Amino acid sequence: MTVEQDKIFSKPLDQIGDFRFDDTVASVFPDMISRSIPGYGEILQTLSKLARKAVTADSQVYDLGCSLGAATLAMRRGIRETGVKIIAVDNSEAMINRAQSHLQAYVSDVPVELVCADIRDVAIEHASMVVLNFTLQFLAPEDRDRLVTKVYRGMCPGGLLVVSEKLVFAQPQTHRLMDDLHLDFKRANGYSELEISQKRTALENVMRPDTLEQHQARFAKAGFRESSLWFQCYNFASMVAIK
Ligand code: GEK
Repeated sequence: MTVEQDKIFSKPLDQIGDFRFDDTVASVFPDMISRSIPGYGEILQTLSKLARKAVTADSQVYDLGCSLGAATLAMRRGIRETGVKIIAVDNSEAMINRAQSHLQAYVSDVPVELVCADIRDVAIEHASMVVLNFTLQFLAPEDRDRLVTKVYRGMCPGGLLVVSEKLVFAQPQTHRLMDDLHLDFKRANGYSELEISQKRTALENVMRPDTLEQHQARFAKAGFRESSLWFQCYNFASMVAIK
């Protein structure tokens, strides 16, 4: 599959609207996400390993905010049990349409149901593993607790939730340091200052990250008996929570 390069913010824009997961973004998404999120590839590889350990026979697996289905593909590679179905949900039609052809490019015995819907409206049932790979940060902050609680209630005992997110830090110097390291990562991946600043403006109202402590408190409040950070690179992290 050819990977189109992300040049969406490379020219000066008269007006920078809110970032949207439309067809323009979907068409460059693999390039955009791998050049913007440090550790993205490693997180996907680990999702495969986690799926091998956590997914139980005759259960369901959810990829919430699946975009083109990268986490679904990773988990599907790891699953060894029978009777498992993956439900991959995104409310961007452009993403879901392209996810279909991404998934069809690989052979697997594990069925995937692609659903174009808001993750706040989707029922979670009999889930042994649920993944929110860089999705929770796009929900309105007041909806996040409700979503994580709904996920908890729909999980089997011992079920695994994986949440990957951009983080903010309560301590200002730490926040600036991590943010600078991330900007350097984007520069090293070929993004110009103009691209970085225009994308930042576009994301301002759309993506509002939490602190690690807010995530941990949310897991506990929802009922998860254990949780931990398993990966962090600068201000990007992935966490696990166990029912
Ligand atoms: C990956 N997980 O490659 N309901 C459904 N989908 C939503 C909602 C919502 N309320 N809000 C946002 N999305 C992927 C990457 S991208 C992360 C996830 C990023 C969807 C949105 O349409 C987009 O496809 C995805 O969440 C976030 O592992 O671009 O930084």
